[in-house]
Amino acid sequence: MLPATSPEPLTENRFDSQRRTDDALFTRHPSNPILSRKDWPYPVNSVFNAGATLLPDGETLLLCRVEDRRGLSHLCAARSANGIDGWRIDPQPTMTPNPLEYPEEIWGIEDPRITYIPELQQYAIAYTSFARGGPGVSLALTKDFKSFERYGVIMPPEDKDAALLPRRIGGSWALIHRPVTTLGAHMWISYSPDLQHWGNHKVILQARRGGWWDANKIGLCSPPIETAKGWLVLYHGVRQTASGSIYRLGLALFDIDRPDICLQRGDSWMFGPEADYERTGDVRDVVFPCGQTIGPDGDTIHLYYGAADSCMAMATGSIRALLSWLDTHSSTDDENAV
Ligand code: BMA
Repeated sequence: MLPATSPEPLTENRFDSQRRTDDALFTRHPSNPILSRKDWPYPVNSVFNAGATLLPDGETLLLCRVEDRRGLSHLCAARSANGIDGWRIDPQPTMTPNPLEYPEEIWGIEDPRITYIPELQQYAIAYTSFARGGPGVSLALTKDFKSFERYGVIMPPEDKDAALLPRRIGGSWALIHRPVTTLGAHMWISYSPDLQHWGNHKVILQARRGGWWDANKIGLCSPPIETAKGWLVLYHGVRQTASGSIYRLGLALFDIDRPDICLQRGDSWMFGPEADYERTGDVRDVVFPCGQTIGPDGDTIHLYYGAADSCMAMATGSIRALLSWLDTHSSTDDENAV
């Protein structure tokens, strides 16, 4: 059962902590947007919401969601030595919907999150498969981003915004995802012995309510980052307004051995649509990261995000800075307890 939420006291301290959030935690790259439809080797409508990973040779791979001119999405890989420019884009779609064998993909595949799994020596891609029943979570494994072993739907509709943790927790694989139920659009974790059969489902982070920036609907962004203090999780919150939704980013920290336990959750959003390419596009006011890479210093994050459902952008941050921001901007009231 979900806990009841309670009105929070707006103390002076809390108000001060809200105001301090103007310190930028992520810096936009001056060459943003780094990828868009004009870069594509074949005609497309938009390129956004890419999963990201580092390849063994140090190259950055972005597995981009590409929407064609029918409105349906497939995935296409782009590779670059520095993760910023000089992209080499597959001349054809890299992974296309396969509705004959996987009918859940009939309206496209979207928003991949990539996790390298050392135990399997493969990359796991959790993506949205879109069909008449709504969006669900599908899983595929790959060694090379050329051939893919599909596991089909692992979380039925309505569900999306999923990523696998890179290693087993207490002997089981763990998936964070965002089902929509009558209880709301909250983040859950589920466990599996074999990546096929899933159970032990738990809510790990709830959308807040009322006027909050992350009221009613939240979802995982990029795959959780393992740190000495716990799993660092970027999530998006969706604010409904009279002129549409605003997608912004928040931060939370989960226990390393019990990723169902939230240790800290920031009150304020820490990144939101400000640049023109984030504010204007097919869907205005959206920043939507599905992947990041971590630099050789073990601290620098290259956060890759879709902007306005139209193009790809990159912003740089620091794991240390995000963790210390959480120390000073986290809630202590019941509103965030799960
Ligand atoms: C979400 C997802 C994303 C998209 C966002 C804004 O529900 O479908 O793919 O970027 O909406 O349109």
